[in-house]
Amino acid sequence: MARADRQPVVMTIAGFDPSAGAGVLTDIKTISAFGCYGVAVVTSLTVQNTEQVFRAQHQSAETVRRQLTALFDDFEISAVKTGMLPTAEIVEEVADALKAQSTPVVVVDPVLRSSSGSELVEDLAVEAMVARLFPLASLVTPNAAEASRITGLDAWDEPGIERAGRAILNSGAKAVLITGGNADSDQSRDLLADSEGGAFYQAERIKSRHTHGTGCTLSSAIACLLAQGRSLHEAVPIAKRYINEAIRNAPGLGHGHGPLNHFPPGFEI
Ligand code: PXL
Repeated sequence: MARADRQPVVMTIAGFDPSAGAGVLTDIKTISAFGCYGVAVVTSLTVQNTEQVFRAQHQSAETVRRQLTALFDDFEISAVKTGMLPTAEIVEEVADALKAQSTPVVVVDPVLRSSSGSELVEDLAVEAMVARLFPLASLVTPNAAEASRITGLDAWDEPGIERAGRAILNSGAKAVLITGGNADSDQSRDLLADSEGGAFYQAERIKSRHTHGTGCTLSSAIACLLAQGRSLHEAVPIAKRYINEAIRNAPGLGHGHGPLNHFPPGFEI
């Protein structure tokens, strides 16, 4: 069982989406697809389907702390990925735990809204995320809208994306990946930047309404690849290729933004 012994444990700290399009369920599917073992801390029980978010029952900071303690006490966690962190109190708990554990890989996906357009986190949580979590992050993965809101800069064209990337690095993150800019182009060009500079990674933009949870999936895939010892510059193109195949092979479920196929036929890392 040598292979299973080496399987890295990857933790997601995120919301629960019962339609399994986004949040911890999607993260666990991604983590499984990449050959890691996934564990999950739930920050909010959302009620949603592919069309809309009906409500969100945020968990208390104490419930989040108890989940973190139970898992950190029992598993050696190789990588953590954070998603929906709805309150400043939850962000504080997560930051305290990650600091105490010196988790080697921390991917922060600064989720602000659902694909269907609902606000998922409080304003104070965004401030806390920048102040407390970005300095612990190996990588922060905002989309262009999140990068714009977090930095107050307009991150829609390439100069703007580069400025927003520098601002996020200045908040202490080791690296930043800004996705989904230049929305009217038929290529998706994502900026990956760290202290050594930046590079754009390009992929064909697939026109599809089945894009629920693409951000969650991308950040989880990168967390797994980093846990497996890949560099960021190796991980990003592999994760982008995976997202493309997951969208292309989407099962076509639901009436709104449908889920992806996390086990696309023929995909090899
Ligand atoms: O895709 C962002 C996202 C993250 N986390 C949860 C969500 C969503 C979008 O709906 O529900 C729990």
